[in-house]
Amino acid sequence: MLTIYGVTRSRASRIIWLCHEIGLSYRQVPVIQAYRLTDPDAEGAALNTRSPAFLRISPQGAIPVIQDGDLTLSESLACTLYLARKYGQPFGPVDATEDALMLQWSFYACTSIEPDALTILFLHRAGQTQSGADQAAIANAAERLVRPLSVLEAHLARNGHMVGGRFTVADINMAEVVRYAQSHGELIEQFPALRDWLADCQARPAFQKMWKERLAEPE
Ligand SMILES: N[C@@H](CCC(=O)N[C@@H](CS)C(=O)NCC(=O)O)C(=O)O
Repeated sequence: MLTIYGVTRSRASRIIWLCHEIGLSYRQVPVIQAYRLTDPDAEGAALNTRSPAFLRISPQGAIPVIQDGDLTLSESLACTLYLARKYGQPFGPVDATEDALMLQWSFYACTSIEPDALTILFLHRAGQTQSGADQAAIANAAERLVRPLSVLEAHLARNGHMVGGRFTVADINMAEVVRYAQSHGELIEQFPALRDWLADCQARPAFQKMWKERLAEPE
């Protein structure tokens, strides 16, 4: 059986969402981010990204990691793409062209969008006052995101989905990255096709199931 290492409040959410779409069963080992623990090295600390037992599985010391048979795989987007290809029709690529486009959009998500979207996730709290430095960092991140989000807006307005005119793993990979910037309503509202596509993705029962599980975990 597939094993997923990582709490759902992490990039493991992408993999779990996909598993729910496919109906693929898995065992989840809730490895938590070390930075979320007061003393991750303490005896009896929860299994975390710095625990020697986890580092033996994944020397990168980051979640998520999956194990499927003899394969141990890190990098969340590599994990979703692998699972979609192996188990996930119609969510995976049907041919080399779709495969290439799914890779292209997944790389675009993690290189051109994720870093600035994460800045917004960590610093932007709707309705709360931020320090001047945080406000500047949020504004800079939002400004840098305008270009890649404009690219997505044009693509989604034309095609409806990331690849193949249907919901696929490429939508999951992109939607989970764009979600990090979602609290910045003013930014997202500039892109109506992107906003509506994200709402449709998040209305899917598989996303809702993952989200409920995520919210059930301690913050
Ligand atoms: N590019 C990696 C990033 C993995 C990553 O940074 N994971 C975070 C949690 S979402 C983590 O494990 N951080 C470990 C820590 O800070 O202790 C991926 O997509 O899987």
